Amino acid sequence: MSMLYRIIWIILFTMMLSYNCSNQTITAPEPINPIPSSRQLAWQEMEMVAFVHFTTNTFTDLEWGNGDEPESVFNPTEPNPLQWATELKNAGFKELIFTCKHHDGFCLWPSKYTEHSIKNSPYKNGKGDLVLETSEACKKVGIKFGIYLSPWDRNHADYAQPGYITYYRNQLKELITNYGPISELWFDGANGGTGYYGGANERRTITSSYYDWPNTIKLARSLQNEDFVVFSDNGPDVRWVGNEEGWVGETNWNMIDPDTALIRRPGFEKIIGSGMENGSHWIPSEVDVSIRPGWFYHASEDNRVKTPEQLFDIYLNSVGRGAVLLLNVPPDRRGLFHENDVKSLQGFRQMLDQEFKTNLALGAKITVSSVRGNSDEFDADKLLDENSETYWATDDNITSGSIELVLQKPQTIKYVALHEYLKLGQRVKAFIIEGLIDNKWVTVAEGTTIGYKRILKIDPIITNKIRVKITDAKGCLTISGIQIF
Ligand code: FUL
Repeated sequence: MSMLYRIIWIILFTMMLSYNCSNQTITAPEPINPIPSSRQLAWQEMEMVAFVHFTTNTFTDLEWGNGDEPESVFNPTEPNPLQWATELKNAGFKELIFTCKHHDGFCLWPSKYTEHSIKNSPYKNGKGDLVLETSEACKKVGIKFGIYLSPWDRNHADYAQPGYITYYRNQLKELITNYGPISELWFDGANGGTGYYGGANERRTITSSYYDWPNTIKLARSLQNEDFVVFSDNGPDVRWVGNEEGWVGETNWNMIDPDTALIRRPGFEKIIGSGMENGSHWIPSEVDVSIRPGWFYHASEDNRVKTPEQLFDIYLNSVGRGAVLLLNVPPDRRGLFHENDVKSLQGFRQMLDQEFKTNLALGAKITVSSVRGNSDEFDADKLLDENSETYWATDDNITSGSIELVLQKPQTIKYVALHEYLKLGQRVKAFIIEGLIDNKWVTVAEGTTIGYKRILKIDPIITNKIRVKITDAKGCLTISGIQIF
């Protein structure tokens, strides 16, 4: 072999070797269990869902009907589920959960298992079916439909006895079979004790096993595919957040030991409001709150509708902390969302659009402290590709790291949003955000968990450099996105 030939051969061989090295398959990190199911992820991606509370209470001015309200009180003059669904959709809500039956036991569909329903009301001379009208309105405007069926029933004579469980399951069957597909089943934990109960007018208590939830849920799933999530205090798919004020803990783990959520010990709300770093099950929190002080419409609260600014704060304290927001908007006695509520919803949407109008991170130069196996598949670009299926990752033993963004020019910055790749489990435990101000890195925000989405509101700064330092995590880092507004 001539010398020249040998040199060419060595160069080619070295090139081939280095090509192979940089392209060898670097495996993805192992998941840190528990991880979300596909239906939990689909629910999470909705970000904002809505409640519509409507029943006899709307006409009797109560929050919890006793169960003895005559059916004749339910008499909306111009109910318009299409207006509800349209306003909710326009404001950004992806699902409407309807109170098909609240604690008073009055059914908004003509259930064949009770006389205490819309069929004995003046509405459409007893021919109306608001569950049907609402589910159809949701289909028409393109949002999902969920069912709230109160387990506690202050009207039913058999409540607290075994017969009521059969009744409850029959109603669930009617709802899922005739009005589906549904996307969420909402089992309220409220059980207040006293009620009409078929005329007994007494206090009735139940034990924690009374409803036999595992079998009720099994039945529900057997009636439809398994796509819908089930909410209750402790899941199995979605958990209560421990308050009805519109916030989840700043630290918000999607995991919890389900039994913890059932034990009403002091501090219980705080535990379910923050989740558990090493909880055994993936049961994320849904933040339920009403646009008004009450869950049902009361004319006396017309001037106490939450403002767009209040709703925006609720958004930051729920969606912005990795939870899903469940906002209630109750129709009035006409059966319409009141003008004040509509105005607030519209103002809220405008604020969201305005505050998160331009993602300044797009077009920025991005660098990270290290990349898993130096592989293109897990590099910094994955933070800006607006694809939730790709992510920046570090090597297995690297549980901290930084992301630095250099914007094209100095900009006023008010929010930084981070997203974790949840299919591999929730990991980040602590991070700080810094801005380069007068040539010095200044900490502008600190946080603990990230989860699906974490929005940090910062006192506005003007800079062209932002740095996120993740200081602690349960395993190597898997971050799918960063946004700057
Ligand atoms: C509570 C109920 O008692 C309220 O009336 C409302 O339905 C709220 C969503 O859940 O537990």
